[in-house]
Amino acid sequence: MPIRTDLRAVKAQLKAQRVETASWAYANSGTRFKVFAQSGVPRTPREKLDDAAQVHRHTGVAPTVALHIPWDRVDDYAALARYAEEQGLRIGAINANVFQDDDYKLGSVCHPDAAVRRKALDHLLECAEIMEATGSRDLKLWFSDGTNYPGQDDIRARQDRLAEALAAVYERLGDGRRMLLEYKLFEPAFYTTDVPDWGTAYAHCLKLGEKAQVVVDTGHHAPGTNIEFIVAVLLRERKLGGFDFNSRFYADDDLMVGAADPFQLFRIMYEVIRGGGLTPDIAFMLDQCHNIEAKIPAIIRSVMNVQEATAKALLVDHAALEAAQRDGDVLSANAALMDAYSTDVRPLLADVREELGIDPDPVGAYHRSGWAQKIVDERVGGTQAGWGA
Ligand code: PSV
Ligand code: MN
Repeated sequence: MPIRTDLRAVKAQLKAQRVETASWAYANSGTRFKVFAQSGVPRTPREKLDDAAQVHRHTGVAPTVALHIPWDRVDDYAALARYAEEQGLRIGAINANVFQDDDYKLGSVCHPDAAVRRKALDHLLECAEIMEATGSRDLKLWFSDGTNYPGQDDIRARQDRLAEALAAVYERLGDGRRMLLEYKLFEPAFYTTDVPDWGTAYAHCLKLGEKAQVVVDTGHHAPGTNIEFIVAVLLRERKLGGFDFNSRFYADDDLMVGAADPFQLFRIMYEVIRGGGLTPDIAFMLDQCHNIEAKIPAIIRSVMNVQEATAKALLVDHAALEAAQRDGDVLSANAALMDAYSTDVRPLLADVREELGIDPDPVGAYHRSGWAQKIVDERVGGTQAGWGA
């Protein structure tokens, strides 16, 4: 089967694609067993932005950085946004954190106690204000809420509490702002989770209105779940707001996207393109933890993995694929996808980078830049950033 040959158009789309990096991915992280500190890790939100600027410098496509509050709490958010701008960056999604206070043991916005629900809602509203101060478009909401034991709380009442909180936040969203609701099958709750799947997220977003969109974290599904099908359906319903990209072998492993299953990432990107989703309306964010590998080159690698999957998906010859599908020619249809997937797109992406005026080898360029040594030498003392607030 042929692949697309109008490479100029393919390259234009690759140059226009943007990938958002996450502030917390530059910080120390680990598992519940151990956080391994790395030397040179940022100590402040500004230092996280400095590192993100290196990723953007070497990839040319990562100009926004997601914040997590309170991990990135500062006194003056407008000043932080100005600092980002000085580094050639913008503030991306504001991620709310209502999962790390002792008060949230039984939940946040779904907690049985109204006082805890109020506290959680106040945090979400504070995040909506931070969006205004930083110019961020997206408020990303993930709730660790759920229960561990049958009978622990009323499943239906918790949905009512969730709906009430979401509506209150939705009302506060400024013009051009959006609310992205993230689902996750389980963890930390092990019996019920209040937003466990895309159907629940979709139902809430549908009721709320256009500004509420579902975000698909690729690590948040049961093994074997067909994520590209979810992507196709949400795009068709105009309810896909973005991705938290990462990869997994077992559960929410938060490994580099495209590391565990590059074919799945290709299939997802194919459905994104098929559904008209390769636009700024869909946020392509990374939500990963680099527990054992050097963080900045791992994030560069992740951006490149997204680009490679996108390039392969763009190379699918739609006309040939549609013809094969119409004819019921199963093997040719499958070959149309597989031939694109099997194409080595690295030379194409090297061309794209040269046309963008950057080094065709982003990881090599980063290593040659001396940044890794510079941050080890300069970031001495202070407290390294991590998951703690
Ligand atoms: C939850 O597992 C999650 O995917 C959410 O996006 C959180 O905000 C993030 O991870 C924290 O790392
Ligand atoms: Mn996530």
